[in-house]
Amino acid sequence: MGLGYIGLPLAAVLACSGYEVLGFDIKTDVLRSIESGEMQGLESPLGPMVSDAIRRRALVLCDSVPHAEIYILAVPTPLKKKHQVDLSCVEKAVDSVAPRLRPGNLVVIESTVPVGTTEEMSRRIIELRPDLVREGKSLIFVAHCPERVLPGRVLDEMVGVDRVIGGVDAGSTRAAGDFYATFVRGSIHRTEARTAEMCKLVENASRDVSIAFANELSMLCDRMGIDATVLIHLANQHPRVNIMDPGPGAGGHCIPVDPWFLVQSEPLETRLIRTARRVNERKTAWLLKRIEETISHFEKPVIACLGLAYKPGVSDLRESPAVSIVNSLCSQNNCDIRIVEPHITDLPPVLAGSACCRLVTVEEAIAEASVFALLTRHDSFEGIQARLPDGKVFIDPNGVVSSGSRKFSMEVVS
Ligand code: SAJ
Repeated sequence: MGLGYIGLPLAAVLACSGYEVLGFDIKTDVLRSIESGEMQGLESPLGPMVSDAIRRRALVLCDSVPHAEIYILAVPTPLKKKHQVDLSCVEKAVDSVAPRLRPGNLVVIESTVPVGTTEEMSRRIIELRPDLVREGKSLIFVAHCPERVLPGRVLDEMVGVDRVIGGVDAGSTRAAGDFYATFVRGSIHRTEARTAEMCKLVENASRDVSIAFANELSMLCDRMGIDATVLIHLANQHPRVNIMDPGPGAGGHCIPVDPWFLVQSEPLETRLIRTARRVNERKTAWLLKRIEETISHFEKPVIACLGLAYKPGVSDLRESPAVSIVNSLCSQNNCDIRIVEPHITDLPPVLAGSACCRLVTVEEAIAEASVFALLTRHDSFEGIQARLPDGKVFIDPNGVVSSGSRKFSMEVVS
């Protein structure tokens, strides 16, 4: 249920593991693009795996909810306004599965959800299907098995990484655990539903807090005239210190979203988690300001924005700090922008209509731009600073402004 970033790779993995897989998505255009092999953003080798599974009819695409024995929900759980989670896709999926359920079926929620959701969805099923209760006990198994894959390594991690599985009762935990053990090489850790839900949220919140520490250090170092990259490298020589890399902010569809599920549930006991979110958001605004300060010293600057993806090595633009920076430069500053993003062929809709930005190659950017802002540290940008002719200015994600090997204070940039 849901053939997106998680559902489709999972369908392919299951189809390759000997299961008969029925893939359903509410969006018919998604089904059409999968059928025709034109799905966007699927990591290699998942595209051929999906096409092969369809050809062998190990994966059958369905435009209505089919009857099955195991239902896996991999639908979005985005944020609404004021950082409240929108569970409507999970609720709709549960409502559409409920009429199909038969005793002994298993329903697994892979979507990231606030603590208590799996139990709530189990109750919802029973309300819709009171006939599936015998002697006060549900005949349906319901469990949470949060996805843990790292974009960029989806296939490896889908089968290789340990899974945490929590059912609404012991039977559900057993049924879901036994099922995942048939295709996951990593260990299966069994717990109950609320702990599994919390575990997923805590994993991403923990990473967000660590990234916030690195980002705060980069802004602090800037104030104190210390090179953050050197500092972090030196601090990490300590055997028990492991500071992450500062960047333009934390992007993607998970790290900037999931911590809010915890804040929403317990606002008074999530001060650190909320502050980390704010620090990472501030880093993006801070870097934008640094770019704006720099270009204010030029009469008609052409700015090369290097990278749009939310992190190195991927084409994914969701919640990307780079997109937000470019968008602000376009809309508020009316800048003349060249975007270099080797992982995409078209600009996203939010930028495509804008007359002020164009997607170009590195060579075109070097020829045309005067100011370069490194927004995503793709490998292909390694060493680009050294290729810039004299007089061109380079800004890194730590806000360090330099020309060639020389670093500038704001006063000297002009
Ligand atoms: N980032 C930094 N500095 C770093 C590492 C990352 O600024 O040292 C930034 C990235 O550039 C990016 C953001 O953080 O903008 C998030 O990237 P990421 O690689 O940390 O994480 P995601 O969002 O790609 O995937 C995370 C993973 N969670 C954890 O590692 C705990 C993945 O395992 C989850 O499955 C995924 O979220 C998810 O779907 O929840």
